Amino acid sequence: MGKYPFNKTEQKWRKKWKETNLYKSDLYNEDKEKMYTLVMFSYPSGSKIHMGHMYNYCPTDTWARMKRMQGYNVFEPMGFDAFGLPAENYAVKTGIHPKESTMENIDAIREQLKKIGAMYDWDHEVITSEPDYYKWTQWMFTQLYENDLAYKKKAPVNWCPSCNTVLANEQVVDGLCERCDSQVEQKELSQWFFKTTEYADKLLENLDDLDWPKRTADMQKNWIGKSKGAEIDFQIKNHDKEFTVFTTRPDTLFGVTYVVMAPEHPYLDEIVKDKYKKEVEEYKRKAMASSELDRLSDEKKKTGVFTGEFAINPVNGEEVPIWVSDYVLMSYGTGVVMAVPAHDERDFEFANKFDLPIRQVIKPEDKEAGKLEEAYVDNGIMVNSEDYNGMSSKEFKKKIIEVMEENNFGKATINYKIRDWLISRQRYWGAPIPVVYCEDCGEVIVPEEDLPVKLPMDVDFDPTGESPLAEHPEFKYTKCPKCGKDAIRECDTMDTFVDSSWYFLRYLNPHDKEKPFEKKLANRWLPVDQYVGGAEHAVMHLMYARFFTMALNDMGLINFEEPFKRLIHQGIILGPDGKKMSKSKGNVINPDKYINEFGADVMRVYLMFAYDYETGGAWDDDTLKATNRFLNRVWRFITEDEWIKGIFENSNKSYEETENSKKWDDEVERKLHRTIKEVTEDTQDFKFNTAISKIMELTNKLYKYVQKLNLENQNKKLLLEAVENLVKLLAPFAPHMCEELWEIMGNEYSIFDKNWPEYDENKLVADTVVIAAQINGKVRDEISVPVDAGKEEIKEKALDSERVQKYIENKEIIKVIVVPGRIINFVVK
Ligand code: ANZ
Ligand code: ZN
Repeated sequence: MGKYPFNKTEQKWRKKWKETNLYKSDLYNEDKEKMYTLVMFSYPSGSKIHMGHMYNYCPTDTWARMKRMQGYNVFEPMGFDAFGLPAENYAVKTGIHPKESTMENIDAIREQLKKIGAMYDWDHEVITSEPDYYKWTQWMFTQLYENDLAYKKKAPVNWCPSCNTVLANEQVVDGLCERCDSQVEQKELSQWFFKTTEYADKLLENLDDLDWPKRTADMQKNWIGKSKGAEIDFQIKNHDKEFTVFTTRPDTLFGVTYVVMAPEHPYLDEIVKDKYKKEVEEYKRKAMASSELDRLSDEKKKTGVFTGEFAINPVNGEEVPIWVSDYVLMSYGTGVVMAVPAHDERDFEFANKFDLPIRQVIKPEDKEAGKLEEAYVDNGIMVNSEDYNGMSSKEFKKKIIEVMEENNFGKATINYKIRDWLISRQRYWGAPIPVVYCEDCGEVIVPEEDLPVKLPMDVDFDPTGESPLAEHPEFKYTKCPKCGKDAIRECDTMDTFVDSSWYFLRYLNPHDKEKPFEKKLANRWLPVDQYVGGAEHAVMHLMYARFFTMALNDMGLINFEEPFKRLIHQGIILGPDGKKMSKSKGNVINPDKYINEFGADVMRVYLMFAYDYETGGAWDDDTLKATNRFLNRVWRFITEDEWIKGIFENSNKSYEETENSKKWDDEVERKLHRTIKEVTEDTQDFKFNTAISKIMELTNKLYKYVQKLNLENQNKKLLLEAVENLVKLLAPFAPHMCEELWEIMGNEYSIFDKNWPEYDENKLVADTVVIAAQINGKVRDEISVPVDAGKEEIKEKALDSERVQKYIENKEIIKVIVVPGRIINFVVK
């Protein structure tokens, strides 16, 4: 039996698709509804893309192909996020210029990508390290600057001593550099920032309207970290100075028994009593050496020292000791905390350790106040709070803010955890920040006509901690664009996340020399309808791109606020051993090998069949081989089996129905329509694995159909319809093979210009039976299912029943017994 000749077929169709410009997008065509399908563009750091990329790209292309067949005007571009540290580090190691290695990698990756048969329109490719792209990245910077969203400031920054550059907060993970795992240090440097904080509220509020994974939206919420509370002023006992605390629980004000300052607090040196100076100094030194995350960790034992000074609680005039502890951060709120050990876990632990008083001021409604075994953090009824005893704490919270505002010792306020985005990098391989410093004019933004500020190629990029561009005199020394006097260029480059914050706009007109994007096209094509990429980008890239979009919207350059309407994260493909693929473990699966051995279609279908898309899992050669067998089975069914030859010619011939054939015809018809419905819905939801199983079931059914009935007695028309639809349903998954089958069946090129199959609601269920749904042997509902429904389908239907749901809610289903046509029984515990 002949095997599917994948090599010949795949080459043939890729050539034809190219020659006929099948995937050329027409962004100006407004007849069809638009569908912008995007995967996160690739980062050409290695010379090849790995299975993880394939797992992102192939299934998304399948989704896009279905959309195309459904009649959408699909735009599916691809490009390269080409600036960044890996290329530069590689250059440091080998002496090969980052531009050279990057472009070489891009060429290799592009060739690799072409082999998967995706619908990328290469005319829309972008490469972020090319001047015609980064010119507009720099332009974006100038626009942000002009709109007060970019500024320079001296600030303590995260410094990675190994990468020799600063890092954004988002790039520090557990106190370590996200890239190289070195311990991150703090350093004071003058740096450029984008004002992401300006959009804190909008970034938060809009999340509710996005069709995004909940986990990702929650991560962004946490990152933004909006807290409503109050600022309260405390007088320092022996000084005419006061400090302010930020609290989310002003209702606990009567329970304050001490206050805690961050070790970096500027008042600290002034107020420490001589006797305590040495101890405080030493404590400070230790604290500054550890990272914020370590300091905040719940695991860490609380440490601290007393300053010898007291503060006055404004609500009752009580003197409370001022302590220093590293669990209070200078970068959040005001850097001082009013400590209420009775109602805050960290304070409770601290007070117990240092024997500080614990005063309960809120009690549960149904219990008296008493000795606390742990902090009571809930709402309740006020106690030990003078005139307010007996009031609900919720009510008191509002009341105390009024009292504070009337008496001028505090006010309601909102705090955010999000910080402005630090974008300066002391590295070479990035877009130069388009700023010039002039003695007379100060900070001058490079005007649009002088953009791009070109990155020179002849630079010594050995990392020294200084920006490599600062060692390049022709770059560094320039003239002031305003007054023409000698001036110095900014020698830092931009974080590469700036490049990727707007690339989805540039894809529309990547060759436009006049502007970054065409407004009309942007407003028509964006937001991206379907974005797919790794969950590791939950905070940084996805937050920054949202910030850019909001800023451009406020500048009137676009009319939408969010870049990505619907987002999906692919899961992770692990090595055959179930571990993360890594060269050192020797468990890396190379996509090229499989493409060469089995063809791109087999790899595509395997990637979608073997895993739940959002979960992923271990690589499995057996499943890959099974996938290969399945595609070959479809191939043989249509190209070789004797019967098939007849159906194309004879499909219009009259045929004689018998009782037996009628039963079969009905079943096949039903199966076909149900398959169309389910494959469409599953694919739409990125449930590719179940979609493929259903295509497999249909294939099996058709095999049986032709085997059971002799040639004379098949309904050829039905069979032809079923086979054509089978090929169409499979086409987005296995595009090369299905294009070939389509041609073999005598159809007109291209299958991807044909309509996606539609199902007929009336043909979904022929006859139904009512069966009893039992829970632990008791009938709880009656459900109606198709006569030929399988066990899985009956189970699904039963689980849809509200009455059944009621009885199994919060219980574990131990066993499901199905007697088709009669009952289903759930054994639950
Ligand atoms: C008194 C209090 C009583 C608090 C109580 C909590 C419970 P979120 O929700 O994260 O905003 N806090 C304020 N500034 C801090 C800083 N710089 N470093 C560490 N902790 C700080 O947390 C706000 C709460 O965290 C604030 O409310 C403060 O403790 C503490 F029963 O004030 B609270
Ligand atoms: Zn000047």
